[in-house]
Amino acid sequence: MAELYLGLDSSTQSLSAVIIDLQTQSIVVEEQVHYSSELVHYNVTDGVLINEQQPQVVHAPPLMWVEALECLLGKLKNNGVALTDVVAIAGSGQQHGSVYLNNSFIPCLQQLDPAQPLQHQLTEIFTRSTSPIWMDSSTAQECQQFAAAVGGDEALCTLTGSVAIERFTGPQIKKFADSESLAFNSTRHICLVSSFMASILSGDYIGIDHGDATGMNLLDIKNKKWDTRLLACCGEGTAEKLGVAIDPSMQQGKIASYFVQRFGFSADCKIIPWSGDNPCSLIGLGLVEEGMTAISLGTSDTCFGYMEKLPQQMSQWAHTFIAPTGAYMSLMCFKNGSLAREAVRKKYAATWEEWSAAIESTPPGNNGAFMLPWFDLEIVPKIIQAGVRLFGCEETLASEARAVVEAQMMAMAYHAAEAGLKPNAIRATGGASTNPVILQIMADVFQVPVD
Ligand code: ADP
Ligand code: XUL
Repeated sequence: MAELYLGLDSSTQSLSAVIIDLQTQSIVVEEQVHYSSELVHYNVTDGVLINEQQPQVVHAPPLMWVEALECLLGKLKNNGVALTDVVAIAGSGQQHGSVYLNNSFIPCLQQLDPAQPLQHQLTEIFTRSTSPIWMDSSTAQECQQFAAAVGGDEALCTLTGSVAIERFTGPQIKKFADSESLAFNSTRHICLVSSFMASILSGDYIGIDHGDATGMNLLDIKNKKWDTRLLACCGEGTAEKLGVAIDPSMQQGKIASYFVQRFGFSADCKIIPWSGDNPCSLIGLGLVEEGMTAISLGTSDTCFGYMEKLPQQMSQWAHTFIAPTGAYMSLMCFKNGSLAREAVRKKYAATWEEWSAAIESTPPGNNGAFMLPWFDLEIVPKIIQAGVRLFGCEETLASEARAVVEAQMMAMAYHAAEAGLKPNAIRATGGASTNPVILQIMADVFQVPVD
């Protein structure tokens, strides 16, 4: 009998599945449900609901994630995948999104009728029909109150691994408690996307794992417990609603009988706690030793890496999360990524090939020319007014194209060091990682091998 493992990813725009066979080291099947195009009745755009009056409020309907699970497992079953051979299921969720559930949540999970679809049976479990997600930036006031509760942003960063961030869940919980106290008071469980999906699969409550919990501005990162001052800041009863944060490496039980009967899983299939997508990416890229770092060159660039120990001083530019191994990871997000590189390419109406050849015609260091590449506002370092500054740069494609990439890599190297990362090898991912010229500059600046 094959030994199959199912991994799920509940992300902003889709729910996807990959099944691997450990014995043959191969991917058996990949499948996806895309919310906007396949679950159109939720009226989401790119997976989210944007509030037209308040564009900083970004939510998603949690019932849509439930229906996506039903559809995805249906697709796998209809494809003839032997779900009975799946020995364990784990998953990753978009970080920070929160789901608010009443006291019928667990009884409903335990009485599911395998003849009926999941989404029809879980309509009454929510105290809030939409969930704030990571794209929401409506909690500036709550963030200030969070920082004040523990003595300022530096103290909050040392305590939880991050300064107060609008998309983080703690300030979102506070906003809900303060603005909708009746619904908050009738909430029995507050889950993250990750713990919500894992709980459904197991038919019982699964706690928030340490990794995703560090994306909430609530967990004391050193002792892995919720901080009582920050809990008090959220609203009465928050501790009970959150439950105890759990070790992600612990198996949490077996799959619920609903999934055994409806989709043909084995009753022995184990349910492993889910974590946030970024902690899961760390493992997915095999970054499990000190010094192993990844740089993702997508719309924005991110740099993240594994750390055996917490840094002496937590960088306010980075998020320090607990890794699925129980060690730590640091993550930084740079908004001026591919779009900045593209802006230079477009200015000179060049193709990527011409852009790359122009860079290769200039030496590393760019003859001393330099750029501050804030084509857009920047997160790291915080730039509140966009603007590109050139120092000694000629107005040529070659000079500007090298300048933008060298500046980006130097900013990453500087901030990565400040966050406690000491890269000894870099794994590059994302759309622009197909470009060897960019990877060469990365290797030149960081002085480590890049693959
Ligand atoms: P996201 O996941 O954020 O949507 P991707 O990881 O798919 O982004 O990366 C898309 C970006 O990759 C594009 O914005 C584009 O600028 C960049 N890209 C694609 N091909 C190249 C190339 N040959 N050289 C440099 N950048 C590239
Ligand atoms: C990380 C973050 C995003 C989401 C996207 O802090 O907000 O990367 O996890 O899914």
